Amino acid sequence: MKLNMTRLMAAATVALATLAAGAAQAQDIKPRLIRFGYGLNEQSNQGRAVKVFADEVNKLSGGKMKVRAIGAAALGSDTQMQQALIGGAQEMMVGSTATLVGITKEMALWDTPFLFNSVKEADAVLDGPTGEKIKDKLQEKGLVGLVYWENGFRNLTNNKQPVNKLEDLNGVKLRVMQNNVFLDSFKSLGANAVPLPFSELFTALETKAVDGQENPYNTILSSKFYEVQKYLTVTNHVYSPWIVTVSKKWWDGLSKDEQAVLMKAAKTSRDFERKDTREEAAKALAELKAKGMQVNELSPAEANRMRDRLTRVNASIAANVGMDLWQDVQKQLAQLRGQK
Ligand code: TK8
Repeated sequence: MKLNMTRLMAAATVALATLAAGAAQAQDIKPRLIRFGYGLNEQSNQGRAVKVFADEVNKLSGGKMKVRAIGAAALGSDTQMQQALIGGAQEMMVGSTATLVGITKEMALWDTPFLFNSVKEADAVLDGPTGEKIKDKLQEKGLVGLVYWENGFRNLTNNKQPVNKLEDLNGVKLRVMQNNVFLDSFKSLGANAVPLPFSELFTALETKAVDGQENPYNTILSSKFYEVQKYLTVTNHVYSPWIVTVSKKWWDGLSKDEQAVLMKAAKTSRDFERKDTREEAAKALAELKAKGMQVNELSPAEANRMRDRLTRVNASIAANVGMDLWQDVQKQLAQLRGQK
């Protein structure tokens, strides 16, 4: 009996030790969880690309890093998520560079109206030395920028009247991103510009708190703005990028290998996202028309008047971001245009 008892206890000790070891092992292989927030819905170009990123991280890390994608601003608006990243309460997000201007003023460069004539120019500048320089500025503010994604050329929608000339914008209550360049730009066009987070935009349009907004075709489609907006004016007034960012607090605790996984996956997601966005944009206008939106293009004379008014903000952008950055971009664009 005594012998059996001892045996039993020994067996139990072994069993316990095995359990403990198992638990420790489970601890080791418990994947690193990455909460990745974004503002648009799952069925948008943004949602699709976040999924590609998540799959890629899973694959490259052999399941040791797991991305939990949380869309539709469920973790907050762009600016709220940025603060969560800075504080370390959230690991990653993708959002508009325009909403980062309050944190890193150099980001305002990307808000310059009519800066890029094509997506090719945008890719070259964003992925080139100027894009890198501006991205790096985020670090001193507690963020790590990985890659730029395409949001796209922005166009105007409203519910009041077709905008055929500049004066048609007079008094139109227009939602703009939370950023002084956009505010000044649209005020100078005569609109009553109201800054609002994107997450509040659909409701604001639906309840007629605002009359209009501006976003790329893709977003007008994926956010169903066609349900609450009648008129679309093709303006292409600015190319606006998204940027994938990481909490620096969290990033600094990762191994070099883990950082490399995120960077590699980010690049893959970027290449996918740009292609996907461009394919969708090419079809989106026809779809928006089919959904009942009334679309007009500005006459060249009116487009020039608008351009002239909008580019009046250029001097203040240049002063804000610094002349060096401003001239770097102008130089690169001149080179790109000369190469044609
Ligand atoms: C999504 C926003 C959106 C932007 C806007 O969170 O606010 O209008 O175009 O894409 O970043």
